[in-house]
Amino acid sequence: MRDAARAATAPDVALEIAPYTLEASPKRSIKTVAYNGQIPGPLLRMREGQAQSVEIRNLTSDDEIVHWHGLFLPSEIDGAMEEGTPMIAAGASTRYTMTPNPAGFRWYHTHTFAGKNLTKAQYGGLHGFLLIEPRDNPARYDQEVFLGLHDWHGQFLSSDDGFMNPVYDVTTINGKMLGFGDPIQVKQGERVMMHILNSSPTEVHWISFSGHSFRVVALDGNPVPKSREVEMLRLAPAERVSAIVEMNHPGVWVLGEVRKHVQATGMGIVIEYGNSTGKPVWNQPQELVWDYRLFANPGLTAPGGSVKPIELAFDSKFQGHGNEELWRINGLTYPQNSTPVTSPLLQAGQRYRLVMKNKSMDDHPMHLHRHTFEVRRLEDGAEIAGLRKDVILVHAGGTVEVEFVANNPGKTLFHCHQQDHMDRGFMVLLRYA
Ligand SMILES: [Cu+2]
Repeated sequence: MRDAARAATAPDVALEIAPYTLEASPKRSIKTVAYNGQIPGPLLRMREGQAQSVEIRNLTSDDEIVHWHGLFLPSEIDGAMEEGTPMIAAGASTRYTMTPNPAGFRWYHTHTFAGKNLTKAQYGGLHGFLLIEPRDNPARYDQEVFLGLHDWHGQFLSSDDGFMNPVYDVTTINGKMLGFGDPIQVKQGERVMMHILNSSPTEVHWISFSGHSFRVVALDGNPVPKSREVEMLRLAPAERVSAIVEMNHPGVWVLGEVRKHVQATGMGIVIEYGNSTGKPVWNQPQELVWDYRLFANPGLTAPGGSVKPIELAFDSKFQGHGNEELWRINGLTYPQNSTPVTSPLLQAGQRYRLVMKNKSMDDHPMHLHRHTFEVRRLEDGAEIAGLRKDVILVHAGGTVEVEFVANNPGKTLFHCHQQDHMDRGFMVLLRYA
């Protein structure tokens, strides 16, 4: 095909970034920005390994960028300016071809700076689902449902320790507060595949579905070694859970945030069996339960020498009461920790173990771009294996060890997915030698 003819061809994927007013309920309208006039953005389905042409038009007055979260893309299109992906200027557009890998539940979102403006970057509506279908699809379910959790209308409040933390008074599933979206219709006996994404800028969420349990089959889109049935899910910012739910308890039910004060701000959705009527039922769980280790295999200690450790200690530097803290990795904040001299250097083909020590009083959802890691140890527990993710929550005062193979040369961002933390320097750029 000649270039002119190619340019005239419609892209496989077209995203338009434009101002949008979200009606979370008739009483709560939120002025924000969206992809293609909807929140979440359009559900994109791609076939593993099949090249897609993508066109992104930025109709806002700010520079934008689209990050493809969980994919193995070149740095030039991965969607982080720190890696060298160009920003899409206000009013401009871009077009490129990408080859989607690996198969699984991925997502796409903005990767910009918000600072003190709690309507920008991930605080807004720029997020959407992406499902990369495996080459041969072993689907064994009757219906597929995508659920996106989000927090809105944040305000910085000073907490007891003097840090400024965002708090929210509107929370939604698929852009609607509980009672204001369309109920999900199901039939008795159906197996429903639920793909749940936490796109919150900063908040961890706990989800249960009254009358039902979740059989977790994948975390961050990657099949788990041990599929287990659980009563509730915990999702840190940017995490995904894929779970099969057996519809074996007819009625009208609520799927929602377990913590009452959060569900009260809207985070819930009604699930309705055919021919069932009545007020949606919510059964309040008594405690919060989640353990990544349930889904992993026991692990063997890696043979010495074959895996190189990279130690990463997280802490913050207090800037004075009422100010935002600066976040540091090994004592340095971004970009001081990411110069050609200070960046951790990777050798292609080498397996690395990131040993993360969280010396702060907050939990941090840590995300590695362009690679999948294997979770190998939580706190001082036994080694585990087979759990492949791209985000992991590192508890306050805790330790997490993950391994990955440096198999995708190019600049690679590793950062806390909490927007206010990444804005305050909680990032580091890994470079290949
Ligand atoms: Cu953080």
